[in-house]
Amino acid sequence: MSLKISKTEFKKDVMDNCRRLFRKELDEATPQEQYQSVSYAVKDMIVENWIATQKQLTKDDPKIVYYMSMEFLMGRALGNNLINMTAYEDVKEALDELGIDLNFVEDQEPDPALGNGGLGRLAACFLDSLASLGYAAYGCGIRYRYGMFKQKIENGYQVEKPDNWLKYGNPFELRRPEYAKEIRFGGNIRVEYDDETGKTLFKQENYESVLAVPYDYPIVGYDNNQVNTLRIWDAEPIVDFQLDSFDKGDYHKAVEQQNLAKTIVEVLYPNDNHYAGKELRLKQQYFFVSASLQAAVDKYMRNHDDIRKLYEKATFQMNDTHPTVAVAELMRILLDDYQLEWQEAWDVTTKACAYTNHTIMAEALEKWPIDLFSRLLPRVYQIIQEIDRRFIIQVEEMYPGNEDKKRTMGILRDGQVRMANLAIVAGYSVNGVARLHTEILKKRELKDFYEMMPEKFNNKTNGITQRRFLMHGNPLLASWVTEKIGTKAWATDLSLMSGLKKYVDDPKAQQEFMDIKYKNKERLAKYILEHNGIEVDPRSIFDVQVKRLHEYKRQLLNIMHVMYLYNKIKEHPELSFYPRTFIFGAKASAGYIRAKEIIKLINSVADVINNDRSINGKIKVVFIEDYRVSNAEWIFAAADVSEQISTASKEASGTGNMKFMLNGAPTLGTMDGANVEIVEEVGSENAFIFGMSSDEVMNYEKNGGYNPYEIYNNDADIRRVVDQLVDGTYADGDTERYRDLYNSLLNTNCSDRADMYFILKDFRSYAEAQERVEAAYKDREGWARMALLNTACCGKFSSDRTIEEYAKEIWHLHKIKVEA
Ligand code: 26W
Repeated sequence: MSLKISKTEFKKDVMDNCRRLFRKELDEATPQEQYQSVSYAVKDMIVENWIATQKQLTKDDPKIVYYMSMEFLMGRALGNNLINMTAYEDVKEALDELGIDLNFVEDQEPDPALGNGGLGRLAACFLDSLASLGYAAYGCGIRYRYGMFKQKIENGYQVEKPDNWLKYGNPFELRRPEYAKEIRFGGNIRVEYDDETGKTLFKQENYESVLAVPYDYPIVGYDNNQVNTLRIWDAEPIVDFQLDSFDKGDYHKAVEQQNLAKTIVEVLYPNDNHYAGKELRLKQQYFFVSASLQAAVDKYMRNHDDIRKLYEKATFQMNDTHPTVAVAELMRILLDDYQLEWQEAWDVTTKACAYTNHTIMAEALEKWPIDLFSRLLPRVYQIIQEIDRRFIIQVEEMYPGNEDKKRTMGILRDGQVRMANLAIVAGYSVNGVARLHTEILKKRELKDFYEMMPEKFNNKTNGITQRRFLMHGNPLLASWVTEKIGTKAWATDLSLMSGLKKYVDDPKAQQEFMDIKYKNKERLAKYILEHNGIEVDPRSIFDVQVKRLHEYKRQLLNIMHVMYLYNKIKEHPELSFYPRTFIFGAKASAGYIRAKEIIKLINSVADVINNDRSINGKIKVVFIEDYRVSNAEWIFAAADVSEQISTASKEASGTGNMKFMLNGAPTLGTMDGANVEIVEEVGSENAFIFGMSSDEVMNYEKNGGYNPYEIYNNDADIRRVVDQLVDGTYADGDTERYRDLYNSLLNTNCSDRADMYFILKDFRSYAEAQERVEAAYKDREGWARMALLNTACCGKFSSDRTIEEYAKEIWHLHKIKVEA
């Protein structure tokens, strides 16, 4: 749409906003006030298309997908909205004329971090693709007061600070009190018989309730006039905390509701891949699911009369098990509010709900204690009992007398409600997020379900949006690509990147490509100097691992390899060694002690190595504080090597791997998750693959693990590194600081299996792969070719491709066309 109004009008809007909002001229305004003034002007432009999209939806009445997710890791909106409006350059110029730098303005926006990592960022990429491809979609989630914590590194340790992202208000959001919904918790169910209709009624009594109030955020499609909506719910008390509550004797209730409303949306749980079983989390889940479903059903009933056909116009995609209570809540609405018979309601529900699995980590599985669940959601619980009862009869019919099947597939078992089982039984589709992951689900994790209902299972390999991660994050490479392939159409068709293949052997193109990489490395080096006070050399290899901190992702393997290299350089200073900068970025869950020890270790190793003048800066180690979407964009653009080194079978897909590939960084990784498909696209000669296969890992696991002493005793280099964890080298002489990490590898006084994630087992193979990286990097042309090929072969990994597959194979959506 580019800039819909003239530059002059836009500038006037910005200045007017500044006067109106802050009673200031633009040049007197603070940076934050400037950001707000610009953003409100941009929002005004978006609103036109937002309204046009709503009109088109009313006219076409297409089927809508509701993407239900506890997390949306959106990242900053201003720059992205401008990119998708194709107005970035125009606005940049207009602001230049006002003496304002757009990049500086963008930097004032707090990073909306309503998600932990992969799953939340995937949801954000999906919304971008849905709008850009012309599909009708709503994101449904929670408006947390505090998103993902801000990470400070103090004395090498992670310290969590609250993320008050709404402190200055959010220019892009729209409060919609007219769509507020009541959400009820607890109490008891009274069964009534209605003489008139002959129906049994279920009445919830003595409950607590809150009001769910939606806030809408525009999701701007790329250059197509479409603006979809992310609807996130805030909680407010229903009974106002007013004086007259005293008079009515309702004081206590008013306080209670006030508290419930405040706590429910207070904070995002910062756990990634770890289920903690907190009551408040279940409240959050039911809160946003119930509100979203009520809104969807209301919307449908405004222009349809038969609720039995809801599934023709609405489909609910459950992002992992977190929103799975949706299937029972939809049943409740259909049974209790619309008086459908069980079979009718079940028919609608099982045609409208679909489930995506994002992890096979056992500790991530959500299983709620029945007493907690039934106390909080008494009616929903009754419905789950009935779903389970009927399902068990089905299992018995198919596998007479087979108690094992009932034990593995039952929904209510051992005093728990098993959410994954509920999602699979009630959903019409179950998908994994990369080919290998889906195969593991079918062959192992969900084998019994797959055998019983194979038609539900399918794969949808993840993807990422090139609009944010190339166009916005790496503008130099973006323009270069456009020039080389002669079209900007890669913005919505990433397969066109293959047009770069003809340049991979062209020395001029190689040079240009590497020059751009170098500029991006300078940009990151500057960021690192400003934020970490560490000087890094953009000529060194930027070797990057950025992702959540988790043992299975094996940041420990990476840093122990750095320790190993350092030993080698110290011992043999004469050996040639290509300078490397090892860059880490990762948040650890606040309660995940071992993960926090690994962060401390990385920072300690950095301290020792970065300050050792004797190695001539051959190695630098940088831990980037507060890794988040906004700095990620710069980090991917600057990376030479993409570290994707999870224990094979553990990383469901990974999506960072795709962002690195897009930006021309070859993968150094295991055959895990989507790495497998990345290697398939780019060729194994253009990646550095090492380590055990997922089958090998799973075989060891079946047989109780392996003996790390086999390696510790036989490999002196590895033994030395392991011992350095407890000889004080990296702990100012303290032999105990990393004792737990040491124990986790060798299992002395450790409850888990020894070296559960096969760090020592894969160490040699990793070190060899790293040697291949160095050799390859020394060959300048060879490296340029390989890096360029990675960019050229990344077409498959656009979230546009992923969303087309979901739309065709799961959701059955049709596109709309919004006229300007
Ligand atoms: C209940 C606690 C909890 C919290 C978050 C359990 C599980 C999660 C997520 C499923 C963790 C997650 O983000 N998984 C990641 O999803 C990405 C998108 O599909 C994948 O690319 C990653 O491999 C997977 O780890």
